[in-house]
Amino acid sequence: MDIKYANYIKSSALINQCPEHNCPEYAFIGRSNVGKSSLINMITGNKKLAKTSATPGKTLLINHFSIHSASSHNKDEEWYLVDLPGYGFAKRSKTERAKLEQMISSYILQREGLTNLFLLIDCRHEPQTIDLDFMRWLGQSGIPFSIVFTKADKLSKQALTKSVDAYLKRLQEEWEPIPPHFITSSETRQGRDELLNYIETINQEITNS
Ligand SMILES: Nc1nc2c(ncn2[C@@H]2O[C@H](COP(=O)(O)OP(=O)(O)OP(=O)(O)O)[C@@H](O)[C@H]2O)c(=O)[nH]1
Ligand SMILES: [Mg+2]
Repeated sequence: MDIKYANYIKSSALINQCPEHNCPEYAFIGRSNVGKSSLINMITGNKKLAKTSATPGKTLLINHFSIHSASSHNKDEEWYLVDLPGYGFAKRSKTERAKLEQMISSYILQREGLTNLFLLIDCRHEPQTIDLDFMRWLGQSGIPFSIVFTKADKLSKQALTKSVDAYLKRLQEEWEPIPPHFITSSETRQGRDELLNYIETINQEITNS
């Protein structure tokens, strides 16, 4: 699949402010600073599309980007990429955190077009309670999701395999089957083709259904 162009549409604080136009929607979620906005820029090939920052807590709204692509069958398609605020940023006030959590959960539970959620995990980290709890909540809520390990360029090949394998092993303790997973780097563009193929397959399933 080739991306023809990607446009910023809007930023919303509430679900009822999200774009009315419905097309398959793929959203990125995960802890603050895990690399959600960078991954959207990597996928679209536009470093300035989503705002990124070395300091956690950059993205504070629901950001919609419209993607126009040509599938391998040469069919034009439109879908959304959605950049969400991160969760679990300790330096935020309790009230602010609650507000963001409410924004994220109402988007995930109520947004009709939401087709798949990509849950991002820093490949260097051991499984953390906050992410495992979040996955459990997604499962209980019936939200389709996949796991994206980020920042693969930060580890040697060997260390990366070891870390990802350990993570998947932990997931096997409670998931059968475990969700699909991808290994990515926004620096080297690792995982881009795999993610785009996956999105294309889902888009086709929707078109054919
Ligand atoms: N080396 C490396 N750095 C990355 C990668 N992805 C993101 N970063 C860096 O990680 C930091 C956070 O990236 P963002 O994309 O802003 O993270 P985010 O998840 O959108 O963060 P919030 O919006 O604050 O929740 C930035 O300094 C990025 O340059 C990656 O694949 N490799
Ligand atoms: Mg962000």
